[in-house]
Amino acid sequence: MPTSPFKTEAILERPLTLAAAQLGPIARDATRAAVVARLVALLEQAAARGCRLVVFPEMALTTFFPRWHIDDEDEVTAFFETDMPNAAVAPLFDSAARLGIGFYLGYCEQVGSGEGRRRYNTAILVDAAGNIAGKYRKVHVPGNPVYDPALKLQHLEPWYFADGDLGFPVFDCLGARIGLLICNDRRWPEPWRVLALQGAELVLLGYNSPAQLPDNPRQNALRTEHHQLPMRAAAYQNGLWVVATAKAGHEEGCDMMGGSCVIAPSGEVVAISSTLGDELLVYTADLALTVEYKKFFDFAQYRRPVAYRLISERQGVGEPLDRAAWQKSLET
Ligand code: CDT
Repeated sequence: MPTSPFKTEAILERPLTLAAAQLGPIARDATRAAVVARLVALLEQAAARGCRLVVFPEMALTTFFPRWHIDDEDEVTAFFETDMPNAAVAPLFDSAARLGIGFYLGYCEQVGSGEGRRRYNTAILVDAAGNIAGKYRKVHVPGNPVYDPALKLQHLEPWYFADGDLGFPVFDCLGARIGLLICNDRRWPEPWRVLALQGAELVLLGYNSPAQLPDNPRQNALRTEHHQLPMRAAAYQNGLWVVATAKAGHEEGCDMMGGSCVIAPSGEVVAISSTLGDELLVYTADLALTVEYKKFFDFAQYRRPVAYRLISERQGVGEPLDRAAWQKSLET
């Protein structure tokens, strides 16, 4: 049986036609109605091209406001959704249900108000009937918790968002077992493994990544490499498909990376966007291709969780374990 991801659609065993719906810049003062109209236009294109699943970016309804320390609480509040769905996104949900397309949507979520208020960087998975099938709140919230005048690039996500509190769940939807991640999560190996240990076949991820890191300029030439490298490794090591979707282009003075892509369980990038604007990247993935790689890395047979115990017990780097400590850790 041929196993290349480049098999023709006619002989795919479990085909799922999907799309990364990349967005170009969103202005600070863009209305929800204007943004949602762009999402609906991409959804219409996706329907015309036979897609059953569309992946929008992280924070797809607003500009990436954590690049600023905003004092005006009303302006900050306006970036958040207190209900999902709500009147502003109803055209998106209605269109998707009418077209029979599921979608991933990143947005800023506010739960409660006053003292008990919590704010999360959130993504939802919506099924082909327009029902929310799953929700994920970003766990790896990068950047600084407070404004630091010494930095050339402010990235204040921890100032605005709490750590996600839903773990890394998977959802059976559209005939696939799907995990959701958000942006910075892609750079860490642990979430991928936790999703794969629950049988994830497809991981959807939206991102807003600056094209340059003025505080780490030696990494600038490697930005695309550092975007793809962890996702390609994760796809291969966990035997799953990845769809990663950018908010790209020159947004409010900041260059944001494009490079939305589809990655096969072989670790190959099989589709990649070619612009920094609104762009639909369509690919038909064969979910059956996961089987060969999941079998190759047969977790049940070959993983040794006892030997990895330090990963869940220790957060930062500590002293080397001595022989006695290793022995003890392996025994209990
Ligand atoms: N949105 C997001 O998570 N962006 C981070 C930027 C970190 S660099 C300040 C990323 O990993 O791309």
